[in-house]
Order: sequence, then C-alpha cells, then structure tokens
Amino acid sequence: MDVTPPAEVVERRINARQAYRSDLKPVWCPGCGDYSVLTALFAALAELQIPPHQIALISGIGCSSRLPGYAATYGLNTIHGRPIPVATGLKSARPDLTVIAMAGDGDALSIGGGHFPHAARRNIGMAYFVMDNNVYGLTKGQTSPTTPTGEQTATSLYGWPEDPANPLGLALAYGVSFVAQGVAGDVKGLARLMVEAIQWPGFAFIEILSPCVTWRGKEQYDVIRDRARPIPPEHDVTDLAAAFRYAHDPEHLYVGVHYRQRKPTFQERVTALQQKAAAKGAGNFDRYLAKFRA
Ligand SMILES: Cc1ncc(C[n+]2csc(CCOP(=O)(O)OP(=O)(O)O)c2C)c(N)n1
Ligand code: SF4
Repeated sequence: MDVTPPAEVVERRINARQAYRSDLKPVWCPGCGDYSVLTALFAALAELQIPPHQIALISGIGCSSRLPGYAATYGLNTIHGRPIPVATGLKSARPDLTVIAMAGDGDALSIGGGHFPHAARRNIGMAYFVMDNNVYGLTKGQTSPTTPTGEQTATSLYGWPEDPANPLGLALAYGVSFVAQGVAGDVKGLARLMVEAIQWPGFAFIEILSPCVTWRGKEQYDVIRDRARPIPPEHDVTDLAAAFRYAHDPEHLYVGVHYRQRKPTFQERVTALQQKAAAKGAGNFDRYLAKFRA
C-alpha cells in the first residue's frame, strides 16, 4: 500500500515547523523542559526538510516518552525501557526511514540500560535523544540513575546515598560514534545538535538536560544554567580521552558535540556481507539456506 501523500501536501507540510505538529495538545506541566525539546525537534526536522511520513519517533514510557504523540510523523509509544529494540527492528526493516529513538533517564538507564551498549556496538543508523531530568517524572518523582548524590526526592527524603550514572561517559565507553550534550533551555543550540545527530550515519546519542519543574523544582533550570558551558571550540571531537574528561568534569556540564568518529554502520556491514555472499553464489536466500540444509 502506498502511504505517500501527494507531493503538494508534502511540500506544504515541510514548509513550516507546524507541519510536524499533531492535533494532540501536550499535557506536560507548564515549564517542563520537554516542551523545548519538542520545539527543537520540529525546528531540526524543518531544517532538514524531511517529510513527516518518512520519520518514525520511537519512545518508551514516561513524561518525555509522550513526545511522539505530539508529532504528525509516524511514531510508537512502546514499553518502558524498550525504545531501542523497537527502533532497531524498524530501522533494520526500513533503512530508508529517519528513525529517532527517545527516552527519559529512567527509561534509558534503568530498565532499558541493557539495550544501550548493543545499539552502540551495532552502530544502528538512528538518533537517540535522552531527556534527562534526574528523576522519574511520570511516576511522581522517584530517584533515577542520574539523581545527584544527596538529593532529596519522593523516595530519598533524607538524601540520596548513591553516585549518579554519567550518560555521556557510558556512551563513550560503549563506543557510540556520535555523543553530544544539549540543554532544553537553549532551543536553537539543541536544534543544531539534533540536525547533526539525525544526519549522522550511525548511532547518534544526545543527552538532553530537560528540567522537571514539578519534582525537581524550577531551580533545576538555574542549576543547569550555572553549570553549563559550551564545549571549547578547540576540542578535537575525535579525541576520546578528551571527550571522557569533558563528560566527567566535576564542575561543568559541557554542551555541544563531545565525540564524533565515523565507523561502519550496521546497514553498511550487512550490505557488505550480502555482497560477499552473492559473490560466493549465495545471492538468493533460499539457495543459501539450502546449502545449510544439504
Ligand atoms: C515495565 C514497566 N515498569 C515500570 C513502569 C512504571 N513507569 C512508567 S514511567 C516510569 C519512569 C519514568 O521516568 P523516566 O524514564 O526518567 O521519564 P520521565 O517521566 O522522567 O520523562 C516508570 C518507572 C512501567 N510503565 N513499565
Ligand atoms: S512531571 Fe516533570 S517531567 Fe513530567 S511533565 Fe511534569 S515537569 Fe515534565
């Protein structure tokens, strides 16, 4: 079935950011950082002029994971912790689509944490945006893997005794080929990073600091603003050791691209293997299977 809308419809839609907006009105709390993430995403898609019907936004469960519902693209609000496997399956079956996976910090690093290294080593051609508010927003403010030590939350009334996970450091350790940090308070800057991540041939991760005003208070914006710094322009984005240092800086949150290193994507490797198989006379899958069965 051809689901491509007529050319004039596509053109009209991509002429404006509005093209990407669905009829659903966001139900995020007033002031939630996720509004800015949505605005930045629409700006990035409009900049790239990707027709809405060629985009799939795949999320898990959480406040942040509501985002695909607010976009007039294809999308799936999947299961808590599972955007990566669903997006991986979709991208493998439809490499022509622009696939963007997204999650909250709880979704991405608690229940879904086991999927992150595998998407990295496969270098699946998709962007992965994690909206990090250091808390489980949807379920009323429990601690998450990125909750800072000592923080008072709904489940740590006397302060949180654990060290937080470092999403950028994890991404670098897992071998993610594009690693960046953005902030919800800087929509233009975030949109620029998204443009780069969406175009990146491979798995592109952005940790987006997106405050939860309800469970962390408006002060979370101030904390981020005080600690955020642009990553120095002289930073060599292919220098992994330097990227680790910026990711683990005890004082500052460095905004921008931390690491970028081209490596073959999953799809490129599969194509190369298919060519190798074809050269060996196994161009047809049935014949290939028959060889094993014989
Ligand atoms: C399998 C499963 N376990 C737990 C839940 C309950 N649950 C829903 S959202 C959520 C956490 C949301 O936090 P996060 O992923 O950080 O996203 P946020 O709401 O902060 O954007 C949890 C624990 C669930 N829906 N499914
Ligand atoms: S609870 Fe927090 S994360 Fe959820 S919509 Fe409200 S401000 Fe945003």
